[in-house]
Amino acid sequence: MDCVFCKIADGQIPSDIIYEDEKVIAFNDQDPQAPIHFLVIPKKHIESLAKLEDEDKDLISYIFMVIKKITEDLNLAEDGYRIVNNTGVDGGQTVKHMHFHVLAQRSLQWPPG
Ligand code: D5M
Repeated sequence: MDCVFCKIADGQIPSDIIYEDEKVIAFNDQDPQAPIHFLVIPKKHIESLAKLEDEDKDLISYIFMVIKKITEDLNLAEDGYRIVNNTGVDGGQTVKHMHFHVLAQRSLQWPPG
């Protein structure tokens, strides 16, 4: 499968990995939109949130616990951070492997563009 994030997950493409375990990998975004901007992805290929199956519900909660752990390790909890998931064309998704952006260390505005 020609998926850039699958290739990062299996080590075919180098990335700036900040966390990895058997189910999840997190790496810095190549086009950061904040001083801290990393992506958290499941190693399993899931095209988008819209393609989640019932069997993935434990994986989704696990991803959020990993985000909590990484943000605690980086001392981001006090000032806060934003988790973004872009789904589909109108959501602005460009890489078709579900991922969660985590952005921090600047005051983020609302609404997004
Ligand atoms: O966001 C996809 C994000 O993925 C975008 O912020 C760039 C990032 N990206 C794409 N390829 C790479 C590699 N190889 N390393 C690190 N970051 C990458 P989306 O929500 O789909 O618009």
